[in-house]
Amino acid sequence: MTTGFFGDIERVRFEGPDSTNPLAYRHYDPDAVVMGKRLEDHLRFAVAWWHSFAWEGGDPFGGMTFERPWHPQNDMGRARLKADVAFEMFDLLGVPYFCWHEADIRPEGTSFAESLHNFESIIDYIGEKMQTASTRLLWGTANLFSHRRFMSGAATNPDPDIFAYAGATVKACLEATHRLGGENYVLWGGREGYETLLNTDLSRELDHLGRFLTMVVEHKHKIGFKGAILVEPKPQEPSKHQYDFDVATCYGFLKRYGLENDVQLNIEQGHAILAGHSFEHELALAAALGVFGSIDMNRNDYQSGWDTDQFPNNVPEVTLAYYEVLKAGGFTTGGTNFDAKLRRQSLDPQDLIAAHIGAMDVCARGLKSAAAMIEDGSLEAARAERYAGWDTPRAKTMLDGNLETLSAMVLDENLDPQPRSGRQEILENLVNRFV
Ligand code: XUL
Ligand code: CO
Repeated sequence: MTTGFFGDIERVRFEGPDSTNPLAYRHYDPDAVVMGKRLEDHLRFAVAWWHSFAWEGGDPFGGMTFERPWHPQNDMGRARLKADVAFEMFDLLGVPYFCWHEADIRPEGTSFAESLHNFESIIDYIGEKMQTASTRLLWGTANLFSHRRFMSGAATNPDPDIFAYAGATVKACLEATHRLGGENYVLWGGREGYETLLNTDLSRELDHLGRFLTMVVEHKHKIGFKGAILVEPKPQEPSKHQYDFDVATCYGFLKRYGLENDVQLNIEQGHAILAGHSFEHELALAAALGVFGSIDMNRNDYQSGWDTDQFPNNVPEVTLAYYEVLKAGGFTTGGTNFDAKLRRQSLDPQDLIAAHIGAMDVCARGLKSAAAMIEDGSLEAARAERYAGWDTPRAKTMLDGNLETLSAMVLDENLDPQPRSGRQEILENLVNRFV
């Protein structure tokens, strides 16, 4: 018995690049082997419950456009229907993972205890569905930003009772993630920042955020959760100043509170762009700092420049991102979560399926192109050649020396180094052979 929500849409199959079927994969063949690993195991796709099922299609100028049978989402029966439809979609897409916030899957109660009760019973319901489904939990997270109680922050709120409320919420979400066999737990600090310094004790707020994250790590060990704890960087939105601005800022924060070995990062395409970086920069930096964990895949509208959370559709951009993922050794506990939503005029169930198909195909093409670039080796050879001078014993003595030995060397050898081309256009042309 299905809900009937997806009508006569059938399980999406791989039909190859020549297929004109709008509901078939043309590039994502989960069983295709790339660099010795199945594509499904490389990409580890996840559907985001909040965008696909909880979001109602509102914007600042108008409310719900979607009118799903489980709206309004204030009732346990409709929360179960929403879960039924979610698992039907996972099955249609053959997607290996999903992700949730507690607020996406359960109706809010009139007290914390009632919300918790609703949450636990829907977790049981999802747990039962997972017994027969092949889709697993990539990560769980807590929504500490939508309800008005969190308007001035969760862990960084000036009111200690909100800190406690946030802690109790994360405890429940982390334990539920563990119970469902989740592979990661994510913290995105949606309201961990400020609007104006005039009313903000920045130093105290950072200390509270550090203490909160330490409590999360301590609790992970206490309950025996083996997954990764991931922080998701984002600048500017919704707070004017967000504490977890970008990868570099998060790493500095983790170092300061001694958490850099316990916490990794979930890096989102659109957030990287908002921070004035490229996605591949954020990925490369996280890998270099040893904190690369997982990705939220999407894209923003480059005209509005805002966090529009659209499905990815730019193969060259995605290729450079997966190039960094592959160079970092690929995902371990992480994966590719589609933190992406339909446009509010895309009303039909078919739109939801087609959006994921397109995104999965774009990512599959990107990963295959990235793998081909790695197997070809020309790009890495060019990079190695550029730094080859540093592989000599002479260069090592420079690093082992000091400013005086460097000065002596320049004078003794009468050094007059000549600049060499960075060959950017040649390298861009090289990349364009693969995308
Ligand atoms: C917000 C965002 C969140 C996190 C999870 O921009 O990306 O959906 O991924 O809270
Ligand atoms: Co995200």
